Amino acid sequence: MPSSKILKNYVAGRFVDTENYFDDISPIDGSLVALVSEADDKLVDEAVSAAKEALNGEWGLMSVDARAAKLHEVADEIAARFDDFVAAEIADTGKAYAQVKNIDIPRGAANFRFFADLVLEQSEASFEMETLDGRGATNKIVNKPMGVVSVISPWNLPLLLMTWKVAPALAAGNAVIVKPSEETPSTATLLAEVMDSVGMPKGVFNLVHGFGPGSAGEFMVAHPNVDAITFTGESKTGTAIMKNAADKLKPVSFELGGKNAAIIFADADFEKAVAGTIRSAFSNCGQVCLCSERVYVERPIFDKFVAALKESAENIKIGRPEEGADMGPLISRRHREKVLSYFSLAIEEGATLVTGGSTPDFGDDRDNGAFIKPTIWTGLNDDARCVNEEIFGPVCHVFPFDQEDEVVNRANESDYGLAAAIWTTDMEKAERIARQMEVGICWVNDWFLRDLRTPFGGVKLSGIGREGGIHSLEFYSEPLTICLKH
Ligand code: NAD
Ligand code: 6OD
Repeated sequence: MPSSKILKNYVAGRFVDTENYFDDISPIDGSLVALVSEADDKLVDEAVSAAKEALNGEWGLMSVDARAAKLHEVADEIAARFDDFVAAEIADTGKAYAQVKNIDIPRGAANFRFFADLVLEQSEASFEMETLDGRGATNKIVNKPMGVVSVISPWNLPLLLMTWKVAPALAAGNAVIVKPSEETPSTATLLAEVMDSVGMPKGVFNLVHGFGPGSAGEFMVAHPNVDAITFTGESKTGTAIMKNAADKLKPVSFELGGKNAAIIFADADFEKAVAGTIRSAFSNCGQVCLCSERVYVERPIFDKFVAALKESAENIKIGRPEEGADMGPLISRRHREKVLSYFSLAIEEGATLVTGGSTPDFGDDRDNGAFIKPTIWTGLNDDARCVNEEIFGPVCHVFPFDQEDEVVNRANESDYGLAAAIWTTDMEKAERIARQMEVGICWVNDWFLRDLRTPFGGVKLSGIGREGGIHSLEFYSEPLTICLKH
């Protein structure tokens, strides 16, 4: 038995250890955060059986009010353990304090409150119809849970994106098997502790740790008794999951990658557009699926905009969260290798490096971490790989443009279609362009502003379906029509 901190699986209301462990490594300095117990296929199978039993037992019989009350207890307990969650998220990701305290953890709790309240507002529709015998019939539409839902989440906003799925799935009455990213297992383990302490019936929330192919991720997709799969991550992982789910035609909800455009018109509020673009390119070290990696600037302000972006990017303080840094590291050394390979490729493809393009040199143990400099390029052609492939780091390429139609076409010329940001003071133009964007969400004069009731998701390689508000509840529910003949 190893002596380090161990993160266990949580199955059928028990914390379970296995024989295999993998390392949870801090991207700040390469130190060991914890050893993580990897679930094997037997444990995933136990989790699925426990979930089925929960659906056939206390959880399946619980009233919507009682279910919603339980989810509020979960939110309250996350709030009560706020500092533990903050510390755990920071240990795994190294992200800035402000991001974790203001977004990741509060949104994790808010997701439970929001979907608990929303499910209480759901009503069952009923239609009266005429029949030949004149006595009529009543058609009732009843929302049933899907059943056992596999929840597979990524490392960039670990608690937020996991609870964005777990909360509506539970609100709709399902039982879940959750697998956080192997890079960020800590807050999911804390959430299991929360579920345990609020007395969530056993088997409703099951947590398994592990990887994708040949590990827990694949097992929980392929398991014949899993009824639906909800996944956030890379587009190519979505393809693998879809193939694996195809034999049983399991419903999938996919939030996938992006190569998002920001469009800045000469009439934009210059300072706000610069600050907004810095945020949309470099937040969370560029590791938000919504980040702008392609920035299009109207030619009259192009040089001034690039110069201002460079100055602001160079003022971003990189370092440890406890030092008040604005930007932490990438998630891992492995991911940094990938991002750095794009830095080299951009130069090969003919980019002009405006700033960044390398790793910082701290002269202390942070050099064992995964830090990288915010990077800006200009000068690439529209067909360069660096402006078509998702990099998922603190990097953007800035293009000049001349015409409205031209920029709309170029922004839409992408295999991805997740998000866009438009900066202009002409609101008519903004709406005209926004309506043409081939994306799931388009911001005007802002970025990453979210009302949880609105649909969220992408088109093309960026996803299948929508999450958010009623759209989430629809995915996690199976409508049943009951026709009652009078
Ligand atoms: P990833 O696809 O590598 O991994 C995501 C999860 O899938 C992890 O838990 C991983 O273990 C699991 N997984 C990997 N292969 C699997 C398989 N074959 N079967 C089952 N599970 C498998 O993604 P990541 O690197 O963790 O996250 C970054 C990516 O996520 C980026 O592409 C980003 O754009 C995307 N993302 C999208 C959104 C969105 O809402 N559209 C949000 C966040 C992140
Ligand atoms: O705001 C959200 O609910 C959401 N799903 C954000 C996704 C961010 C991607 O990295």
